[in-house]
Formats: sequence, C-alpha cells, structure tokens
Amino acid sequence: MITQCLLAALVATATPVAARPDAGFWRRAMSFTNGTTPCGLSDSAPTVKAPKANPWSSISPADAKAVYEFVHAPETGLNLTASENATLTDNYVWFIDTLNTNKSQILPYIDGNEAAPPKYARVVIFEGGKAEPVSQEYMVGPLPFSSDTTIQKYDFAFNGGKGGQVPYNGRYFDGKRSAAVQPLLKAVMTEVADITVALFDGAYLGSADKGTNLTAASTTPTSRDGETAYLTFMFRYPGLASYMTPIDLFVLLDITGTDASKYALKGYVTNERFFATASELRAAFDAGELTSEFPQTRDQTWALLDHKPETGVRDLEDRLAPQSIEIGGKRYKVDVEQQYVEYMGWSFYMAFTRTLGLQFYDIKFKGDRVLYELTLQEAAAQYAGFQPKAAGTVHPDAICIFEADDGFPLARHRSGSGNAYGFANIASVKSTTLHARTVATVGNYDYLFDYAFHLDGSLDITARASGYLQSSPYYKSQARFGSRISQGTQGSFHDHVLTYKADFDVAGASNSLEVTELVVVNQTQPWYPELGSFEQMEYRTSNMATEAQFNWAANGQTMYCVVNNNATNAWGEKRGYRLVPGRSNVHLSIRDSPFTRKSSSFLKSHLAVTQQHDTEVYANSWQNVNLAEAPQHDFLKFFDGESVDDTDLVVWFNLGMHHFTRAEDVPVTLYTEAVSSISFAPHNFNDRAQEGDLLNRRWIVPDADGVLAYDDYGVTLPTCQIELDEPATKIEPWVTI
Ligand SMILES: *[C@@H]1O[C@H](CO)[C@@H](O)[C@H](O)[C@H]1NC(C)=O
Ligand SMILES: *[C@@H]1O[C@H](CO)[C@@H](O)[C@H](O)[C@H]1NC(C)=O
Ligand SMILES: *[C@@H]1O[C@H](CO)[C@@H](O)[C@H](O)[C@H]1NC(C)=O
Ligand SMILES: *[C@@H]1O[C@H](CO)[C@@H](O)[C@H](O)[C@H]1NC(C)=O
Ligand SMILES: *[C@@H]1O[C@H](CO)[C@@H](O)[C@H](O)[C@H]1NC(C)=O
Ligand SMILES: *[C@@H]1O[C@H](CO)[C@@H](O)[C@H](O)[C@H]1NC(C)=O
Ligand SMILES: *[C@@H]1O[C@H](CO)[C@@H](O)[C@H](O)[C@H]1NC(C)=O
Ligand SMILES: [Cu+2]
Repeated sequence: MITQCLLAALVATATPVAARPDAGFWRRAMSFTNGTTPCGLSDSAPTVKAPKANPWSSISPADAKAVYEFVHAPETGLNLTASENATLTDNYVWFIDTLNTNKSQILPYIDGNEAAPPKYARVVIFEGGKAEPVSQEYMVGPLPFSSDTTIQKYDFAFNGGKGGQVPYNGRYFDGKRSAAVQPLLKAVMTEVADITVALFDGAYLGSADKGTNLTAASTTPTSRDGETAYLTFMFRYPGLASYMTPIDLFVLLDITGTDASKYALKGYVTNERFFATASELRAAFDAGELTSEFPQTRDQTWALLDHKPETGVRDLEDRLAPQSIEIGGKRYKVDVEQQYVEYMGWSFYMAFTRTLGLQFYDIKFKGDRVLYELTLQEAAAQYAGFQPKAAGTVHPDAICIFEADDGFPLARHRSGSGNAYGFANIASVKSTTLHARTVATVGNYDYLFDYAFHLDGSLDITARASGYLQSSPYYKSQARFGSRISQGTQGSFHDHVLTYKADFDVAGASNSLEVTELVVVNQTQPWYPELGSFEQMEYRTSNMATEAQFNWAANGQTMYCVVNNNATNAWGEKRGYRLVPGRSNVHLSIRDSPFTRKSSSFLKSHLAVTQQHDTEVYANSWQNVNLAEAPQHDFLKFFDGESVDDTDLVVWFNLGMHHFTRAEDVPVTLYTEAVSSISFAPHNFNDRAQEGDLLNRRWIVPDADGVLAYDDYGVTLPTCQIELDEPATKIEPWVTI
C-alpha cells in the first residue's frame, strides 16, 4: 500500500501480533510478543496526551447509525426509502459524513476555556420522490444523539443560490441512475452488435449478458446546468488494464429526468464522425466507410505493472534496495485516540472526512500556531480531445506516518583554512523529516499525498499521481492530443489540478499577505562615478489589500509571505511563513470551457487569498462537477473586495501538472515525474535557523597531526544485528489510521 512503510516493515524479524484492540483506527505492524524489538527498533511511537480532545474528529459509527435511523423516522417528514431498496423516484440517503465545525466555535475551545463545540453529521439525501426532484444536504446535531438532536438544511456553506440543494439532473451520477440507464444502453448497443463485432470483435449486449465482451464506461460531467442530463459512454476491452485498451466507439444518451422510459439515444461516434441513429451508423458501415486505422489489442500484458522477464534484470537488482530504518527508535509521539502528533517541535491534529479525506488542524511549530487548517479541496483533471473527465473529491484509504533521512545535511560548514594536512573544522547537522502520507485511488490514478514536516520548521506539501492513463484509440489525425503509446492507443494529453486550503494563523489568527517584489532600478553610486547610472536590484514590500486570485511571478521575482503585523522576532521583523513554489506549479490551462466554466474557478490561478468566514469553508462543492454553468458553490463569489490585511485570511493554492503523455506512462504514470509541490517556510518566524537544539550533528576537529576528533553529542549508532532472513509474514503500513 505505502512503499516506504511497507518496506520498513519487511526488515523487522519478529512475530506479528494482532492489531491492538484498543488501537482504534491505528494498527500496529510487528514487534516481539514481549514488546521489544531488535536494534532499538520500535513498532510503536512513544505516546503523548493531546492538549485538548480533537474537536475535528469523525462522528462515531454509533452516532452515524443513530442519525441514519433518525432521518428515516416518519416524524422527520423526509419520506425516506431504505437506500438498499430505493430507485430514482424515491428519497434516500446518499451519504452521512462528519460536518465541518465552525472555526469561530473551535478557537475559543482550543485557545481558551470554552467547552468543545457540539458535533454535527452531514447528511446528503437524494430526493427523487419529490414533485421537483433534487438532492439536498442536511446537518443533524448536536451529537452524541439526544432529544436535542434536530435536522436542518445545510445551506450556509454553499453560495450558488440554492444552498445545499442541487437539481436532480445535476446531481451526482450514482449507481441507481446507472441502473436506470442500463436498458437503453443495452438496446442501442444490441441494435448495432453485428457492426461492433465486425469492427472491434466485440459486443455490448447488456452488463449481465454473457455475450458481452466490451466494457462500458461513462464519463463526467453528466450535466452542465442541472436542466438536462446526458451521458457519454466509451467502450474498452475488459481486463486489468482496461483503461489502456479503448476502442473507437462512443454512445451519447439523453438521460434527463427520473422517468427512464423517456431516455433517448443522442447518437454514436466512431471514426471522428457522429451518427444520430443506428441506421445512419449502419449506412456508413455498409458503404465501407468505417475502418479501424490501428486496431486495438485485447492482449493487455504490455500494460500490466509486472516484472517483464523478457527484458532481463539489471545487474545487482536481485539485492534488497536500501531501506529506512528507525534504528534509534521512533522520534515522534502520537496520541492515537486524538489523532495528535508531536515531532521535533511540531504538533498537529489529523482528521478525516469522506468528502475531504485527510485533514490537518492546529499545526504549530515550537508552540506557536502556523496553520489552523490544511486540507485538500479537490482533485480535478481536464482532458484535451474528445473526452473531458473530472475526478470527484478523493477518498484516501490510509494514513502512514514515518520519519526518514533526507539524504542531505540540514546544514554543513567547513571553517578555517586547515592544518598542515589541509584538514579544517567541519560542522554538519543531520536532516530528517516526518512524513504523513496517504494514498487515494480515484478512478485510474493512485494519488500519493505527502505532508513533510522538516526540522527547520518548513513544511512541504507534495502530490504525486501514478496509474493508467485515460487513453484514446490512436488516430494519426489526432497527434496533437498526445503521444501514441502502443499499437492502437494514444495517451490523452490533460491537465491535473489539485486545490488545497491553507488557513494560516501565523502566531495568531490576524495575518497579512506580504508581497515582496524584486525590482531592478537604475542607480548611481557616488564612489563609482565612472559607471554612471547602472542596474541594481532592490525590493518593494506591501501587504495585499483585498481578496484576490493571483499567480507566481515570472522568474520567481515576487515573494509571498503570510505575516503577522503584530508579532515580531527579536530583530523587530514581522514573523511570517513564506509560500515557496515547488515543482510543477500550474493552474488549469482552459479558462472558458463549457465543462468547467463557472464550477471550477479555484482551479484557474496558482494562488488565491480570501478573508476567513465560517460560510466559506470549501473551495468547491463535491456536486459542482455537473453544474458548470450554474454551480452549487461558486468560488468567484469569495472575491467581494474584503480586506486581507491584518485579518484572518485563507490561502488557497493549486498543485498539478500538464500531463504531456509519453511512452513512459506505460504501463503506468511514474511518481518521479507526475509530481507537484509547494513549501511553507518560516520567514523571520524565528530569531535564527532552527538547528541549534539538535543533537544529531557532528563537529569534526583535526589536530596538528591530522587526527580527526569527532564530537557526536552523545548520539551514537547502536551496535546490533538485524536479521534479514525472516521476512514478516504480514505486511502492513507501519502505522495506519
Ligand atoms: C524479547 O524477545 C526476544 C525474542 O524472543 C528476545 O531476544 C529478548 O531478549 C526478549 N526481551 C526481553 C526483555 O525479554
Ligand atoms: C427492502 O425490500 C425487501 C423486499 O421487499 C424487504 O424485505 C426489506 O425489508 C427492505 N429493506 C428495508 C431496510 O426496508
Ligand atoms: C413518498 O415517497 C414516495 C416515493 O418513495 C412517493 O411516491 C410518495 O408520493 C411520497 N409521499 C409524499 C407524501 O410525498
Ligand atoms: C456555523 O456558522 C454558520 C455561519 O455563520 C451558521 O449559520 C451555523 O449555524 C453555525 N453552525 C453551528 C453548528 O452553529
Ligand atoms: C465478443 O462477443 C461477440 C458477441 O458475443 C462475439 O461474436 C465475438 O466473437 C467475441 N469476441 C471475442 C474476442 O471473444
Ligand atoms: C537602465 O538604463 C538603461 C540605459 O538608459 C536602460 O537601457 C535600461 O532599460 C534601464 N533599466 C531599467 C531597469 O530601467
Ligand atoms: C495590530 O497592531 C495595530 C497597531 O498597533 C492595531 O491597530 C491592531 O488592532 C492590531 N491587530 C490585532 C489583531 O491585534
Ligand atoms: Cu495524468
């Protein structure tokens, strides 16, 4: 699941023990049954008690169940049908999640003496049984469930005009809608089965028919405004690498409304031609106008992520690769129950919801808050060519925490000119990082999200994607849409953009976004009269005045820094955290597409800053995807001229990549190249670099004879032996939530 953790587990030679019953979401990998491990290796982190019970934690399974039963009670008047038995024309629960708690209610709790605010459940109900069928969000609370618990519409977090309501035609395309479309899809494909067999040696006779040997996949979006709904099916050869073996056949259906008997064929597409009816398609087929330029192959072995013996093995690759081993024992502490972590001056809470996945709250460095919230908001992809696709919000499966060597020193200096032998003093400090990681499989990609907490107080946020390309049948005429990657397949060129929310509270909630522009000016210097006026650089600093979407400057000549106007370091400089661009900082290329026109404004700039409001919780709504022209939630409306100077502000940023597809995306896209990152780095937040209190360092002094004396500050390599001949029988992430 998670390589780093998984391989670390491989080297422990111990008897696996069962998951601790008291471990909650956390599971243990392995240890000796007597609790010790070889070489000081430890399977579990030292414990710590979180300063406060985690107010962002998920609602309990018991509360979720109580909420489910509550909404089904006749007294609520919701007229619900049990989800398992519901159809399009019923009202049923789509999901129950933990509702985001208002920041204004949490701060008095975590920073003061107020009681923890009550928790609420977020309930989405698909109301197909209403005269005007809709989807509606509700909030149910307070929880734990009691006689005070009520249900209200959850409208305030959505600004599109209809609150938490979405018209039926724009609502998420779930399994029940898919089932309702199945008879029509079966009919229109059966009608042309002889043609598809002739052209592609495949037929789609319905999902349950044994004669079916094509896979149908529907694309997103399925509506643009919620007024009408449509569906585009693409077809592929089935198998483990189905994404890589598309055939040149698409079916477009009109699926407006809840009455499936009114659904209709819009047409077929093949050979870059549109046919409104089966008979038009047949006429072209009979006239011999339909061909397969580069026939697709049913053999998918080329697209499997598997060792290929025919390519041989690289020299010494039969040896185990280097591993990260925490020889001194784990150096971070956890409060398992409260999902709270402390590491080398850092502290933070974690939380998890169905809609937003892994979230970080109250991130502090050496006791001072840096971020109130750090959350992923959306992972989207937009394709070139015929096939627009957008991923929904991600659902990470597991969190893994580990510390790793950075492979370079945090700091190093060789000082002095050296003795007779040329040896000088050398000081060097080890660099390590705590990683919190999660992998989320969304459709064709496995996204790897990494949050790296460094010893110097900087924090890197990295997203990687590996997986099958969303590919197309290859045509010479479509070379401008991506590389040909096999006999009959083209990798469709596309954009990935992932939106994050970073609610900075640098040493307090009231912050400013300082903009430091590096400018080149002509100046004279009196002591160089002969040079006249010449170019010099200086910088000009101002605070951004009002809410804005903005981009990284060309040549990195602008520094953006979240500062606290009222908190200074020992030198009188404003304490701040700088936004440092990392790899592949892109925004969505297409700014005016009918598929993302008003629903995805947050994807269209590198960065944005807004004033914090309890009502402006999300960049996006998970249901915006089918509402490009009439979004449920419109990020652009956040930008209403409010001040972001000396106030509680939120930074929104995008990671992503322009995915220029290539042969090396086969079998799967590689994490080495499909990667994007950003860093937040202390900027006058401290009085000096954060290394003086670290002991994992060396001070090396040569004497006159050239003998080197090492000061290791008492932190030494233990002498021990690790046996590698008894691999663990049970492979699990080191620590999992
Ligand atoms: C724990 O078990 C291991 C393996 O059986 C053994 O080597 C070690 O000495 C034991 N430790 C203690 C403290 O009993
Ligand atoms: C679903 O329908 C079946 C068959 O009518 C019925 O036996 C079952 O109780 C229903 N489930 C619920 C939760 O109502
Ligand atoms: C309750 O929902 C059903 C569909 O499940 C619908 O047929 C019925 O009209 C609804 N009743 C009321 C009172 O709205
Ligand atoms: C959270 O804040 C919103 C906006 O101010 C408010 O409408 C809502 O009632 C608050 N939620 C709770 C649970 O108090
Ligand atoms: C696919 O199914 C069709 C119809 O059932 C059949 O004619 C065709 O031979 C099948 N092709 C393969 C490769 O199995
Ligand atoms: C500096 O002056 C030179 C000569 O007039 C001019 O070419 C150049 O563009 C000036 N540079 C800036 C940054 O104004
Ligand atoms: C910051 O300092 C200024 C000037 O002293 C003051 O007007 C402002 O209210 C302070 N802001 C906060 C949030 O304390
Ligand atoms: Cu991609």
